Amino acid sequence: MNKEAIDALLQKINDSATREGNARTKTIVNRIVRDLFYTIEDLDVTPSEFWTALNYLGETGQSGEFGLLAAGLGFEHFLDARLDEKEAKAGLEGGTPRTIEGPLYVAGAPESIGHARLDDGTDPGETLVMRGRVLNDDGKPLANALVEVWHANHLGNYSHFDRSQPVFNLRRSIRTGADGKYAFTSVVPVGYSVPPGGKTQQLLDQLGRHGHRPAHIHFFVSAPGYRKLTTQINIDGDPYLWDDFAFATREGLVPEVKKAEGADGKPYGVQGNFALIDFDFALVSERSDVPTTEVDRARAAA
Ligand code: MBD
Ligand code: FE
Repeated sequence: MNKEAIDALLQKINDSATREGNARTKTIVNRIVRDLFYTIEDLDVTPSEFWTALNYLGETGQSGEFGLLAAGLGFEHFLDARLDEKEAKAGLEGGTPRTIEGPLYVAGAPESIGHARLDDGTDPGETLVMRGRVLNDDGKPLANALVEVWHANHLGNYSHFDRSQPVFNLRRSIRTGADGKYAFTSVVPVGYSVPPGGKTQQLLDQLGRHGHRPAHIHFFVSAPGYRKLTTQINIDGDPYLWDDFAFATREGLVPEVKKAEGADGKPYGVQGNFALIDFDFALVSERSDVPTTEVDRARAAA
């Protein structure tokens, strides 16, 4: 079909509306349908290819892997890049770089003040202490900020989604004290890989891509009056550090992992050798001229 014929068909479909509906939904859906009609025409997509793709999407939804697919196809990073650009255009700069949330956050983790232990002592990974402060735009410590942290175990698996782990294993919320400090004790995580037999891996195979992430730790950092920060730090030295299937590694989010021992671990109840990461989070003040960083998204809760 030529473009005029496709446009006429689209017009007929759009004109079939007899009720107001939702203006924003209409704009977005009509645009996506138009782009897909053009794609089918330009690439001469066959009926078999179309129905195979539709079935793929259905099965991906059923398997709960849409969040994973969105990360792997770069959509989640793209949304970050667009928000970065809007902030830059509004002259908003500074603060810790954001990077993607990913699909594996679980709301409701236990909250403590100043320090938390994330692991239950059974994970064979290397002991980790991460500590630092939450700062504002002026570099002043922020009391009462909330640091939500979650990461994978020594097999790259996340509690809740991996039912073999205790509830909220490697997930906690830590409130900063008057000094703006947070600290946690845990084990060094291992990089995540998409489920080998799953729908995401199936498509990555077709695209000639891998489904590995470098070892990382996720954070939401929030405080009243400040823009909520969604970010991660990466464990330096990981072979996938700059080859993340979700494109989330960024300059400024790869802190040094120090070797520590003895007295350094005392304040955290840690003995012997351990890995130590010092990392300060910097928040920027909330403003009305840039989109909010609070994102509506269906999230697991326990
Ligand atoms: C993860 O742990 C993750 O952070 C992302 C973005 C996708 C899949 C698994
Ligand atoms: Fe993750």
